[in-house]
Amino acid sequence: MKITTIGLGYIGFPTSVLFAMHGHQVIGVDVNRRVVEMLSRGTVHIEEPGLQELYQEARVLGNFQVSQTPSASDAFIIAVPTPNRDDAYKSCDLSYVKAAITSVVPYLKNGDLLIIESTIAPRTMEDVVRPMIQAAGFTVGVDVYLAHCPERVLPGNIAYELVHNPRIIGGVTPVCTEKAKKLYASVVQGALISATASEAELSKLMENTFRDVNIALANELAKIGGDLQIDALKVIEMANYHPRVNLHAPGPGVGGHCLAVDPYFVAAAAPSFSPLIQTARGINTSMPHYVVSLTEKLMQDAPTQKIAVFGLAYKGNIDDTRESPAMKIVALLEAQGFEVAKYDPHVAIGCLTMKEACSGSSLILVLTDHSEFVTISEEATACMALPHLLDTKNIVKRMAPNVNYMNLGNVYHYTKSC
Ligand code: SAJ
Repeated sequence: MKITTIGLGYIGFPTSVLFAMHGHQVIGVDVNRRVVEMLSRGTVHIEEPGLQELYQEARVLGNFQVSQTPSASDAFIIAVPTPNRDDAYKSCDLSYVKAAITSVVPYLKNGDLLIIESTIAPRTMEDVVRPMIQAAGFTVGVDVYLAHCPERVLPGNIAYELVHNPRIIGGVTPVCTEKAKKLYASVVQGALISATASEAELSKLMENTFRDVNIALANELAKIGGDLQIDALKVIEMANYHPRVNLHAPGPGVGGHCLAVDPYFVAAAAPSFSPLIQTARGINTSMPHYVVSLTEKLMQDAPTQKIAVFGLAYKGNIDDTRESPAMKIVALLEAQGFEVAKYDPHVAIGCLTMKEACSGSSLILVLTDHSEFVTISEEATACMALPHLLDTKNIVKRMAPNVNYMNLGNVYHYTKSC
């Protein structure tokens, strides 16, 4: 089959490679000239294990072309970003999706399949995409087939998960579902689950909303524990001995391009019926401020105003800082006049070594659960002005005996007298 993919980012590019590896003729399209140039030279532009090798193989097979414009195909797959809009409920910004659809419409012909993989607000396929295709003169489900097939891969494991995860295939009509299923069956080994397009949209959004709401509960518990002087981390550990309870972990906030974005799409689509989702977002976005207020108390009588921040990425063992609560905390601390020394072994830009960051500082503030932080070297803490450590991710397990270790379960011991 000839497939045009629009958007060669974290999802669109590996997806394109996968289809090319399975014998399809793929034309990968991106509006970014730098991306197109790099890929044309054979260099992959995103950091993802194994992807460069797979791309090499797809190129050897002769199945992958890169371009800045679409061309006639049998299937079109759209995987462009859908950020939040700057409105009251941070609704879903469909401008890139609409532009992508507009760019492929001139190449559509009877029998073609148009798939949206981008995460979209509920009812987008029905209320936005279908009318655009109808307006171009096609009858949906008869001339052109439309489906929403959300991706669910985890960065760092994309190549495996694209093939093995179950996929929701949401057709605008049952025939659309069947056509899309046939395409994905040629590459996916996981189950292909039929749904309506609207069900597929909302199920993808609710997966991430489920996690966001549960993290908010854990974060609220951390604050309650601080107020009542009860170790919230111990409480979570105890509660999770119950076979049907799974309290999540509190932290400095929720980052990334999914959990911190998707719940707003649901809330904006049904604002009167989503108080829980909206409150959860509010709790999670309050966490950087909470961590800063704890830090201010801990630094009140400190000998220096230097803080070593450990971890800028939004979660452990990745280099991604998008929507990272750590970046927000750094900005807030700097605005308060603290000298912030950043250390993140996965994020190269603007970071120091561990020892440089610690030197002369009065607090290590751990904001990401990188595995490098399980052990904090004695050499690093020896050069601190005051060996205090606040571990908001509960990741540090080994350190010098003189380090005063605090986490979100016990920090109240040290802040209550301030
Ligand atoms: N976090 C906590 N406490 C927890 C778990 C996570 O504070 O108990 C924080 C993390 O530190 C991070 C944020 O939440 O800042 C999000 O991390 P994550 O690993 O839960 O989510 P993402 O955004 O990296 O990936 C999610 C995944 N979705 C689900 O697990 C339901 C992934 O499978 C999806 O592919 C991805 O979103 C997506 O594309 O939507």
